[in-house]
Amino acid sequence: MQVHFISDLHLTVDRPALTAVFERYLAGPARNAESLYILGDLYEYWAGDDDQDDPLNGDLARQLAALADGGTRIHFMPGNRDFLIGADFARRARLEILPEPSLIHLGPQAVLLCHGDSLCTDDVAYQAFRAQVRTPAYQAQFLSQPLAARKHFIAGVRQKSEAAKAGKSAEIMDANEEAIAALLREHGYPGLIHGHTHRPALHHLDVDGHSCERWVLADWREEAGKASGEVLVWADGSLSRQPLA
Ligand code: LP5
Ligand code: MN
Repeated sequence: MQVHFISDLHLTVDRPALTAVFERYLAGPARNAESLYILGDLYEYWAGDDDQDDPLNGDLARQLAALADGGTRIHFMPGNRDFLIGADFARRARLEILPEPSLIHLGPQAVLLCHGDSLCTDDVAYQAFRAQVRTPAYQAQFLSQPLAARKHFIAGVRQKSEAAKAGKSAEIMDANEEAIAALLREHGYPGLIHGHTHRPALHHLDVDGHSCERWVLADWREEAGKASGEVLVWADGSLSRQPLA
């Protein structure tokens, strides 16, 4: 029995080789998983489930649904770029949208899952932005606008975000150790799996005298036409990273 974890694929029509890596994964290794957890930023951005201009909306929903039909349970946790994925996409892709954070069990071990952006508490400007766009009222107002207006708005946010990031240090954009400790304390000292920071690592933490493992998932990337991804696999009682190409 395997359980798979992926995040930060940032899929877009502009990176077809990366989409192909994901499609090969869905048709291949993912079929060995009883459960697949997608921990956010599957897409580069998501303007709404009605964005049928985006071929990745329909194509990937069908391929995810085919995986689900084969017996793999698919869970999706929203990232900071695709938190507008909603019930319609979930129905078409046959996946379940998970609340953040979510506690699961891998054998006897409790493990907490989150995207990771909520842990970056030193990034005060981002947390203020996040608090605003994650309110149901804001999202309902946003989704009531025409698709073209939403895409225009998102393009502006992406530009502002890139400009803002250029002025932030790497430390500010990393997960805050106190925020991690507080989260693990609140949930009874489980393990932690998250993405977002694009700093894949295994951290061995001591939180109030409890040993906790924190796995940071790798982002998928396409550089000089070469695309690669990574899946964290739980099998035979332990976690390991498997490269995908
Ligand atoms: O994604 P990444 O890793 O590049 O950067 C993130 C933070 N940036 C974001 C923005 C997204 O990348 C782009 C938008 C995605 C589309 C979502 C749809 C939303 C539409 C609204 C729906 C209701 O998440 C970045 C972090 C970085 O992670 C590291 O953790 O630093 O945060 C920023 O750069 C934010 C800026 O500091 C402040 C906000 C600038 C945008 C202001 C827009 C004005 C509109 C106001 C609306 C509330
Ligand atoms: Mn992210």
